[in-house]
Amino acid sequence: AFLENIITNPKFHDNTYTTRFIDETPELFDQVRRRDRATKLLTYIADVTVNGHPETRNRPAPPAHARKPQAPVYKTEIQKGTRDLLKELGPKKFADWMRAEKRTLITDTTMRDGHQSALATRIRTHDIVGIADAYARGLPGLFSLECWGGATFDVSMRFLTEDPWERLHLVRDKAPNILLQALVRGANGVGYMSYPDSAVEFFIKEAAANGVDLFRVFDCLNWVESMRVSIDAILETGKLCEGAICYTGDMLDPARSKYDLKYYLDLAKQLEAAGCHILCIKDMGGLMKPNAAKVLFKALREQTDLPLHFHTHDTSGISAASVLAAVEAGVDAVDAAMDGLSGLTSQPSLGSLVAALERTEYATGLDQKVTRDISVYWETVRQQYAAFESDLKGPAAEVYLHEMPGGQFTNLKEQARSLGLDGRWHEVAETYAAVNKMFGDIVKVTPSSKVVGDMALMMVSSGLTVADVEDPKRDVAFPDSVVMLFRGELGQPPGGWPKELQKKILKGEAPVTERPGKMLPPVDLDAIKKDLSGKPGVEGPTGTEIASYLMYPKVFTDYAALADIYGPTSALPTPVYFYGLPEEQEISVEIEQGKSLVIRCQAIGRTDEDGMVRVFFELNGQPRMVKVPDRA
Ligand code: BTN
Ligand code: 3PY
Ligand code: ZN
Repeated sequence: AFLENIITNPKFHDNTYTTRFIDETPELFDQVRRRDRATKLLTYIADVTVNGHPETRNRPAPPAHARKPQAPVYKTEIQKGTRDLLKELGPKKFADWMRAEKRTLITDTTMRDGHQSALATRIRTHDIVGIADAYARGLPGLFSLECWGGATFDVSMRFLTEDPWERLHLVRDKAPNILLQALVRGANGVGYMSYPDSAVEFFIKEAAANGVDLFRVFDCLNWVESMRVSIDAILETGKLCEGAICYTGDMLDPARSKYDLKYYLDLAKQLEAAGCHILCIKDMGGLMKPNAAKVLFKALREQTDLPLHFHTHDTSGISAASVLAAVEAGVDAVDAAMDGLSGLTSQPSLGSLVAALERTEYATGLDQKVTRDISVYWETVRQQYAAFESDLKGPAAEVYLHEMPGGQFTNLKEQARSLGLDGRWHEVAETYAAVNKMFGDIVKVTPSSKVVGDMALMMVSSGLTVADVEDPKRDVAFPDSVVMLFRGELGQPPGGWPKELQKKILKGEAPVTERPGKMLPPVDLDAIKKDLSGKPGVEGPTGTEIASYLMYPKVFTDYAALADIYGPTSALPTPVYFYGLPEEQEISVEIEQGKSLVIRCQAIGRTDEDGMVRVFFELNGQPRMVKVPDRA
């Protein structure tokens, strides 16, 4: 009863009670806190049940026959895998092991690039963590699980009210034997701009300490100068550093000599000299044709002893042929996504590649019953994300024209639609290609791809042609991101920026040619700590909170404030998170290992004169009521 009084004390709910009571009776506080998390979650469930979720509102709903995803349960002990091997051998010897390994090593990208490219990065921690144990037990021979970095960091906080670090911790716990892989955009961290060197260093250190084993690092203009800070930081952590070269254009087209074989071989030399353990060819647009793969990987195989890793997208429909060509040319590892989230703008199908390589000298050794089981899980998960499906129905050779990265394609299409350009997609695609040419033919990958996209959308929506934009007498309102790019704030492309256009965009302002990170003032950690401490939802600030803040100051503080109100929403099943809890339905929510809440929605009241709605629950058998605003 005493505890009950504390909980119902209005001061408690106000957060105006002092910490003295907590200090004096820590065991009571623990219980109160536990109750408090439950109250927060009930608040969230009530809010989403009454108001829906901004991300799914007015979007297609899951099909009525959608079922609860059931992860396959494997009782086998967790066998040693690549992560154990890395611990045992260290990164250099691990790379030697990769070279000596006969099997084609497979990276499963489903938890990162797969859903980033197929579902706008919206798959939630709950669904990702739900299958991690099956991977650990069923596929101990997997090379790595790409599960972190890229757009997942931003999207999880901005759109899913969840903490990317929590996701990393939970996958780490469930899959202790497989390398966890993250994508880092070099000097752009997991963001869209250049950060000070010390911010990138801080971020990488935290990521390594919190579970990332293999960092794939790239630069959006293939400027190795911009990658060194992250490469050095990764090398210092003792984890694996995979230097990625972004593939663009058409290597075998003599008319596009800027990105020819020599260009890639030269970059490979630079990355090897920088100390990378693994070399990756990152074909973010899915532009690598089988013939080019054969030539490029053969040449790389002759030039270097580093293990080679191939990443591609299936937008054209032909990527599996390129992967098989790469395998025959001596590549050591390849990326694929589980069938249910593969194909089109995502990676080629993992199950199909495993099957295609069966009974060859390159066989992967992965259990096809398991890959099928796991794929069925993802397929079922995917149904809950109907709101984020794109309308791309089949392979598109148009990708060879626009060269958009898989992760951007569906996003840009959505952006075009929101600007009222529905039905004008092919015009946008053509303009995107024209902008690329006008910009001097650059590598297009986050964040440079976003700049090309911004410019293309601006031109189509305001009816401007390349000739209009280039006309010195015509005033053009360039998007901010374009000005930033031509100022040199994302680095330097091979051969520099087109001079005349640069002059026009910068209006006489001098561009920079120095590495942007070098010119930015170092982060002032003390000031950040002071700034963050006491902010709603900020616990420390801890290292991971600071790292989030360094990448996304506003997205992080907004997220933390929401998490403070709504509690551990990442634990909710996806239908409840996006659509609420129907009356009389009961769910069990594991808010931490071994601690579950049983929640049932009893009734939803009418909106009162203050615009509030009472929602009646049963929490672990006890009646509870919360009031939420009717946001309609
Ligand atoms: C977002 O803006 O995408 C995340 C914010 C979360 C707002 C919550 S989601 C449930 C409820 N419905 C709303 O419209 N707002 C809150
Ligand atoms: C990212 O930067 O998020 C990418 O996936 C680039 O391909
Ligand atoms: Zn990719």
